[in-house]
Amino acid sequence: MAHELPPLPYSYDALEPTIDKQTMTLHHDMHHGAYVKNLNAAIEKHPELASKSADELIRDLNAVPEDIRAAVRNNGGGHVNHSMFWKIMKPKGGGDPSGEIAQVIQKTFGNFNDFKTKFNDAGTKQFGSGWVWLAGKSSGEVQIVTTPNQDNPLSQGLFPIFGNDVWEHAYYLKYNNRRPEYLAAWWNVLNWDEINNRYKALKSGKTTQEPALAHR
Ligand code: MN3
Repeated sequence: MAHELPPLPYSYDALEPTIDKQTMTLHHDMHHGAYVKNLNAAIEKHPELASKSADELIRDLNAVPEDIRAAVRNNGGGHVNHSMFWKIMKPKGGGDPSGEIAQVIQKTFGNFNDFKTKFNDAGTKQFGSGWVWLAGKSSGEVQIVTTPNQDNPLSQGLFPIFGNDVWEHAYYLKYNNRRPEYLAAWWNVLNWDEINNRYKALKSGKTTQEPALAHR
C-alpha cells in the first residue's frame, strides 16, 4: 500500500479569513499531494521500505538507502509535516491554550504572549523555506526550534508537538511578503485539543502509534 494524501479535515474555505481558500486548495492538493507522490516514487525503488510509516522513515534517515535518502527526507518530511499541519488547525480555533500544554507553555516561557512572541520571531528569522516548531523530549520538556525545507524535529530526536509552515506557498497569496503578519494571524486557527493530544502522545511514549501522526 502506498502513502496516501489525507483529506483536509474541513472545507478549503473553513480557515478564512486567516488562510484563504485558494492557498488551502493549492497547498493541500498540489504541494502536499506532490510530496506524497514523490515519496511513493522513491519507495518504489526500495520495496523493503514499503511497510514503514513516513514517521519511521524520517526518524532514522541513515537507515534509508543513500540513492533515495534526499527524496525521503524532503518528501517524507513534507508528508509528515503537512499531515500534522492540517490537523492542528481548525475553523473557529485559536484563543488561549487549554489543558496540559497551557501549563507547559507557562512553565517554560512564563506566559502565552511571551511564547507567541518568541515563536513568531523564530519563524520570521528562518531564512528561506522551513518550519517553526514547539518540539518536545520524551521527558515532556519543550523548546522552540526551526528547521529548513521539509526537515522535521523527529530527525533530531525531538517530537513535533505543533509547527507552522513558513514556506511562501503557505501565505504569499494573501500576505505577500509579510510573513510576520501571517505568523501573528495563524494563532487564530489553532486546534488546542489536537495539540494537547500530541503532547499526551509524546509523554506517554506512544508517538509512533499516535493516530494524529501521519501514517500510511
Ligand atoms: Mn507547505
